[in-house]
Amino acid sequence: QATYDVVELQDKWRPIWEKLEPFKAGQREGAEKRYALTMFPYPSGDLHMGHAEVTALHDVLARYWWLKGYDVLNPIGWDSFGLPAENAAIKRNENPAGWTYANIETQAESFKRYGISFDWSRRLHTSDPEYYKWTQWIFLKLYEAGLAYRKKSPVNWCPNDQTVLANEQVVNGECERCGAVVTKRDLTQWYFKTTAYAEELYNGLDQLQDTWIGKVVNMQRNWIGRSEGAHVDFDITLPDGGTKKVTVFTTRPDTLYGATFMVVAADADLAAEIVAPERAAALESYLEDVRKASDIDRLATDRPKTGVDLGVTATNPVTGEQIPVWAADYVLADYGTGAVMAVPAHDQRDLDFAKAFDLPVRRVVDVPGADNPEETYVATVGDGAYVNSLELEGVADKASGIHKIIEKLEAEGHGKGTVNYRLRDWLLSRQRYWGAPIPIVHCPVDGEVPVPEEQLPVQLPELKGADLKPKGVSPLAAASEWVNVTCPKCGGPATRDSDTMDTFVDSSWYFLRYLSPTDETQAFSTELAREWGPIDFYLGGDEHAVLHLMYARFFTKALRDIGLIDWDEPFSSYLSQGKVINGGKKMSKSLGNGVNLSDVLEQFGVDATRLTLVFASPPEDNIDWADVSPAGSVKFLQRAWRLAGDVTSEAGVSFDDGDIALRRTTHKTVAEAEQLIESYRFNVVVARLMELVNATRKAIDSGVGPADPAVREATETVAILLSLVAPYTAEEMWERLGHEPTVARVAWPTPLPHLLVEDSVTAVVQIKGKVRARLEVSPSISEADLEAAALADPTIAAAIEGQTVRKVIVRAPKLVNIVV
Ligand code: ANZ
Repeated sequence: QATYDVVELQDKWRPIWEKLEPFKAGQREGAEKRYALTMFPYPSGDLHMGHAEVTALHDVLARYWWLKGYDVLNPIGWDSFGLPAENAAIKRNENPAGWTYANIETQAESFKRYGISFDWSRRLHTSDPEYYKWTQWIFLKLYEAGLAYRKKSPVNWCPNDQTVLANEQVVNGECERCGAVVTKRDLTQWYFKTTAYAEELYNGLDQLQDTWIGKVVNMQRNWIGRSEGAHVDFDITLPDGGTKKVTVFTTRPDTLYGATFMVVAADADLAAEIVAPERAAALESYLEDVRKASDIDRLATDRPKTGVDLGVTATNPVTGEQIPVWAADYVLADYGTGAVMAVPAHDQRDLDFAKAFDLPVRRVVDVPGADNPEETYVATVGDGAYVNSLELEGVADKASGIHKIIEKLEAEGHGKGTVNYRLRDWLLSRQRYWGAPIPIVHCPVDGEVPVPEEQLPVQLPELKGADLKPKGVSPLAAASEWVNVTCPKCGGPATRDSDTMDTFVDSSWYFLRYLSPTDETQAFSTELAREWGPIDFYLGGDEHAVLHLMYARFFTKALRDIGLIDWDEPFSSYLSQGKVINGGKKMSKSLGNGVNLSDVLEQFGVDATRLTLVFASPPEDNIDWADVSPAGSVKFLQRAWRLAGDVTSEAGVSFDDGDIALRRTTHKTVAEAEQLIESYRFNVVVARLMELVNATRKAIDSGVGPADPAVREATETVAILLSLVAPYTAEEMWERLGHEPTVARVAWPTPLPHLLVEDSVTAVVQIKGKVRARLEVSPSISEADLEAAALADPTIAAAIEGQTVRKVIVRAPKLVNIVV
């Protein structure tokens, strides 16, 4: 009697699979293609429970697609540039490359043992020159298309990592990576013009509404932040007597009659441009304070209002009044136009400001039941009757008011209706070493000069022994041999751009590189992208719901417009998995509740670990390791495995004459599993599989017997379905059942329709003893249900209409007699 030995199975099958390479994409000519993608890992250490979870979940669908006959692409690679690697390397006083590639090897080995159906021939690492050459090439394409540019601006600065952060990397005013409070700095930086696609990025979400997990669609919507409103022009009377047109963005143009002053962002160029000479010093000193505050602080409603009177006035275009112009930090330089019309009666921040500096407040909307904000200093925002607003008076609601005032502004040339997006351009340059160098040369004569294509990649110098600790300037700037070059245009002395790209640039196109990872002639093939893309299923973490997914969508649209791909969206469907937690809490060092993946694998084996993670909950929910039972999973796998040893019929036997009840269970399980997998309810698939194993065991032990073909059919089905989550056990079962490897590439069983219908019997319905109808009903129907079904039958209902039913005699499930 053989025993179920997990480790033995792992050692036995892994080399066989590695030889067979069953998961190489492109093997099935003519077959429909499916692209399954899981977010590639950062190589920081060995794999952890999170990796184990996401890949186990993802593998269910990828393997299912192989069984269903598709040609499947399920690639793996490493997002191997970036801060985590660089910081870890600094801490250990090692070279980021050595550390990174050692981790990659460890993780690759772990993935292989973990039995994920990756196509290993497509492996890539974003820190390989063969890869980042093309990242640089794409950067230059975007540059040519006017989508990459440099500008000096106040940027988010992490004083701890000593680097610039994108807005997306600032969470509640803190650095996403290290938690340090983020401050502001003026730097010349590279940007991608994501805002050029704001509208399309926003509208494209409609099309993803049903196939992306809903919360992520909403997060993207909020991030892009669409606001409908108007641009309103104000003429500013300058100190020298001239005028300057200043446009504000407002979502409430209907409150224009209540605009009693104007506020411009203190750090916008405009403030310095229009300030009266005697106020310039005050503005300058105020600016020093402003630079220290984060955007979050600046927008906070409960923050004391500060500002400087700029000593000039603007003309309210509808009232003709001269209103004072102030500079303040609660208006952001890079949102809208960087200037607002302040309507203190109906905007709390404006009202707080008015109160602080004794500026006039004028109510223009009388909100029923609300006190007058002129007296209470509580701004009202609701609908109500317009007052002090000439032509708006009598207009019924806000929507009509907005519409009407926009019409007037447009007719008089003082403004127009517009849509504003909160999305900003993507700040992509980093003053760090471990990233793709920006392929630009700065020449005193020619300015910014792109590195010619034939000189790519601009390779990272090794910088042996250099101090990589962040100092606010890239360590590359000090590598004089590397930095000093000749200008590709004029041949004169020039310098390389010493910044490197945000790693999110690397990951914005990796799914395209997987299509031909060793192609030395191009970044990716347009033709292959057409064949394989867009990605049919993408699984990853919530933490990338805004950043990575937005950037990849932006790249896709930009590359489409450059003519390199023809899809609009990269990911047709997207799901984010829950987290593996422990004891109700996030795993953390400080809580000491971490679960070590390699220990779990050691103790329970790969299959039971994978099964536990898939079975624990719906993919999008968290898994609490304290609530699961990997030991139970081992027991279940053992039960399944034992079935294969008990089957006594020959492989290839016809299942036609098998026990009908067991056959029904088997076919029903397959049909249900199919639907469940396609709707990502992988945990329920495991539950059904457990039921099938139990039913098969019962059949063997209770008279049907191990020789019945239905037992073989059921056990083979168990092996095939089990291969989605527990590949080693499934493969072993398949062999014990007399088949060749690999079960991962057999055909998904076809459920037979006649085995899917429920048993039914014919019930006869009589009226006063005469047969008037026949009903197909379940053999176990209750008397009450049968009576109701009989009375609801149209023929019967018509026959007894207008008569009084005196008595109904029911003999379930066969007979109903109605006496009228
Ligand atoms: C006048 C007004 C009256 C406003 C009113 C609101 C209520 P969202 O919805 O977030 O787009 N605003 C415009 N640009 C700004 C900037 N750069 N910094 C800070 N605030 C700015 O908000 C748009 C509203 O925020 C605009 O509408 C403007 O105030 C303010 F009863 O204009 B409103």
